[in-house]
Amino acid sequence: LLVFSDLDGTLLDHHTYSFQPALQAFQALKTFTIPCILNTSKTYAELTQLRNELNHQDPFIVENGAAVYIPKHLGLPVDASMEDHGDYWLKSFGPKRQILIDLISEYKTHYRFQSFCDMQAQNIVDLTGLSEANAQLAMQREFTEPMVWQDSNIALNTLKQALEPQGVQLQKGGRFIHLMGSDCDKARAMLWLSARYETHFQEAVTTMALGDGDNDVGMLSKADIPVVIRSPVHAPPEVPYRHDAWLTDGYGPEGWAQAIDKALIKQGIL
Ligand code: 2M8
Ligand code: MG
Ligand code: MG
Repeated sequence: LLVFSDLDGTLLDHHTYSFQPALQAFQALKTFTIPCILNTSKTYAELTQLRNELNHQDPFIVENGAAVYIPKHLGLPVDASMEDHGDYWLKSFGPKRQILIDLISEYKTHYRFQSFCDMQAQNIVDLTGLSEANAQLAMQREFTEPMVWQDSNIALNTLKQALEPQGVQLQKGGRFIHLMGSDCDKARAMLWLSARYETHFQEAVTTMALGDGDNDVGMLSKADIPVVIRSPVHAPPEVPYRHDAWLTDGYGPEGWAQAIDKALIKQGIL
C-alpha cells in the first residue's frame, strides 16, 4: 500500500493548519512501514519544515505535482531524467516559475489579478492565515505561481484558453488559482512515483489517495482507493466514474484518520 495525501484541508485543518487529529493514524502508517507521500500545492521549503515536525522520511510531491523529491537513502531506481538535489533525487514535470511569471506579465493589462510575485509576505498572511515565517516558505516557489483572481469567470476561461497552446494551465486550489505547466498534475506525479516503487519492489502496489479539493480529483480518480476528505468550507468534489470513492464523515485531519483506520482494517493490516 502506498498512501498519497493532500495537505491543506486534508492532513492539515483548513483553518488552523493543524495535523494533530491525524497524528495517531499517521504514526500507524509509519509503524507498518507504509509510505505516506505528501502530494500538495505547497513548496519544497514548506515541506522541509513540515517533514521535520512530522519526522517524515518518505518521498514527497510539491507544487501541485510539478516535482517529486525522493530521499536518496531509499534506494528507489534512478533514471537520467532525475536531477541530483542534495539528499534527494528530483524529478520535475514543468517549466520553472520565472518562465510562468514572464508569460503572465503580458496579460496584466488585460485581466485583473494579483500573483505571489506582486505580494509581500504580509499579503499572503492576510489571505491564508499562515504565520509570517510560513508565508515566507510559501513564497519560495520553483514551478508554480499562485494568483488571486479579481476578474470574472468568463475572463478566467478566456485566459485559460490563451495559455493552453503555450503549455501552461490554471488549476484551482483552496484559495488561489495556480499557474503551472500543462504536464504538472498530482495524478501524473503519483503514477510516476508508484511505478518507481513497483520497479523497486518487483510487484504491483495498491494506491490510496486522500484529498478535499478540485485539484485532487485527478489523483483521486487514478487511485485504487480514492478518499474524498470532507471540507468545512466547500462541497465535496465529484470524482467522475468513481462511485466507489469514500467520503469521510469527519472534516480535514479527523476524516483523514478515519479513512486510514478503515483502509488498514480492509487491507487486513490492523
Ligand atoms: C497555496 O495553496 C493552497 C492549496 O490548496 C491554495 O491554493 O489555497 C500555496 O501558496 C501554498 O504554498 C500555501 O501553503 C497555501 C496556504 O493556504 O496556499
Ligand atoms: Mg486541499
Ligand atoms: Mg493542496
